[in-house]
Amino acid sequence: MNLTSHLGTPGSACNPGLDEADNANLFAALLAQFPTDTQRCAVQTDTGLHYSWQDLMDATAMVANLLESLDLPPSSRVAVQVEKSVEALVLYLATLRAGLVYLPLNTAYQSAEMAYFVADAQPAVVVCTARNFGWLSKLAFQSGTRYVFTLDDDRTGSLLERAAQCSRQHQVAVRKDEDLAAIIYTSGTTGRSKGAMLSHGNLRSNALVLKDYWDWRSDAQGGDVLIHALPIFHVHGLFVAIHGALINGSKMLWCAKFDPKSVLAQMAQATVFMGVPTMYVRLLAEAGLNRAAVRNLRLFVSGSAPMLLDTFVQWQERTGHAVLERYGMSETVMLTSNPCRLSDGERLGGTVGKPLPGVQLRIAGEGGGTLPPGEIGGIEVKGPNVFRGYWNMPDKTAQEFTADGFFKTGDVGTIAANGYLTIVGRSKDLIISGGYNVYPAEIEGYINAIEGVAESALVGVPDADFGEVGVAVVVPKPGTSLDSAALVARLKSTLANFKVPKRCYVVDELPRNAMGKVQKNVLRDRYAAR
Ligand code: MCA
Ligand code: AMP
Repeated sequence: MNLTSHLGTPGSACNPGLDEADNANLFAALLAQFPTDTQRCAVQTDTGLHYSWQDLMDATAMVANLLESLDLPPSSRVAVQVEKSVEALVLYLATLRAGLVYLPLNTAYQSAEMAYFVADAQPAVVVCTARNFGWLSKLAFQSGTRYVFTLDDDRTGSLLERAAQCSRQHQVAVRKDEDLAAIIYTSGTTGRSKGAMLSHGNLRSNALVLKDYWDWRSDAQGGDVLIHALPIFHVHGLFVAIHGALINGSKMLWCAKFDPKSVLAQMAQATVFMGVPTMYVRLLAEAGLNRAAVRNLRLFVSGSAPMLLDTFVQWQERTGHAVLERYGMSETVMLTSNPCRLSDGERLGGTVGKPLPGVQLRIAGEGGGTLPPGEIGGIEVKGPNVFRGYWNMPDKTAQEFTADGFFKTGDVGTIAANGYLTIVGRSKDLIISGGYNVYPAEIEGYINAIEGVAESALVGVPDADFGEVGVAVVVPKPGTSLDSAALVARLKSTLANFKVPKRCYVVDELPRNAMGKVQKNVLRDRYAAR
């Protein structure tokens, strides 16, 4: 079974050679690296489906033709909230191919969260699951969306039905470096999510740098095979992993969900794995994880959240591999990386390595100015990978850049004399739980809106599985009593699951400093041990 047999119409395949040499469209760069033997397997799913490179070329052409037939204004957004599938990957690639702007949305987002994204981004097209079509199409049409299609992970839905009528011949849309390719929403310290605008140039330059720095192996060198077990609505799974494989013409072993046993079973066929630290922690809990199980792997990459040194050490002991930890953001894609080749240096646990080629990185002091090695300050970055600003937020964008064009990451770190960066904290009030970002201000806003709540504070506490989890500390209004379990249940019904505090404590008052500011550090210490 393959995708094109599902999509149907026969026709001659597109020819990568037809693309204009100066087309900066990211898709053209990926396509240019597809293997010449297009019948080889490009993606193999954990349910046993095989998609060839030809299938990807044909299917992306058909979906791109469908999108172009809608006659949308330039830079129209295609907002997508669907389960992970190869067809969802095709939709992403086809959106690039048609020169439109891809807007992926976490499947955990519920109606209030989706209403915000749709109203803010004003997508011309929304693609959702059949299950969500009723409520989501209603709110999308109210916001001016012109088309709503469905796409499910069993290869059904109106998107594929319509695409099946379209030609397999398609000329990749010509785009310039600065043209938008994607918008990634990232929550903010004010509680309002911001859409980070990433251009074709941002994404392509980063993919090319990583191809070289992580030493992706062509067929002649043995050919890399990537286990893809990450979600495809954030930077790690969508850009770092997918671009990495495609821009090297490498096969992907496609896991719909992260399941440690299934990932372990795939390792015999793979050479590269990418995951968030929680995935490594869960793999370490598998008795079958040993040197024999990973004998073909050459590279384990971790990022999106700090990996505990203990996890790094345990992984090395069990598998013989030093995990390569790297650091990035939605606004910048990848910024730093531990070395891949021994000739570039050692992989040092607890650090995120050195700035990638082309990335300028400095540690800024409180009053500005660059701090010397060993001192701790705000991490600021500049490079071809740094985004073009926040969607519809010019003032916010301006605030986040320095006068000389460096982006203020909000992360706090220090560079050692050997050039390796260690992230020591964040100046932004952010909790990273299992690789997902949770902004306390957003969650506190939802808690404070619950009747009987006077005020609240969300803090992150250490967690063996997710690294860090949110716990809420809530003060009731005078004369009201609140039930912790009911509060959590209430939040579960409105918020994406990973944002729901794992525990809720009802207290008489929040600790404050002399300025009246809530002392979150006191709360963190108080609830960490519980
Ligand atoms: C699931 N839950 C979570 C999380 N995931 N709670 C907190 N944090 C989470 N990350 C909730 C579930 O809803 C459930 O709640 C309970 O926790 C247990 O879920 P479980 O079944 O164990 O979770 P899972 O479905 O197995 O997911 C765990 C996961 C997943 C596989 C680690 O969180 C994941 O895929 N994380 C990767 C995120 C990612 O790709 N981040 C990259 C962002 P209940 O029992 O109440 O229903 S891109 C980025 O950060 C940048 C740029 C970068 O550098 O990469
Ligand atoms: P996001 O905006 O969702 O892409 O999350 C980006 C944030 O994740 C960064 O600003 C960092 O705080 C954090 N992050 C990413 N990779 C790492 C890492 N390897 N170690 C520590 N924090 C990381």
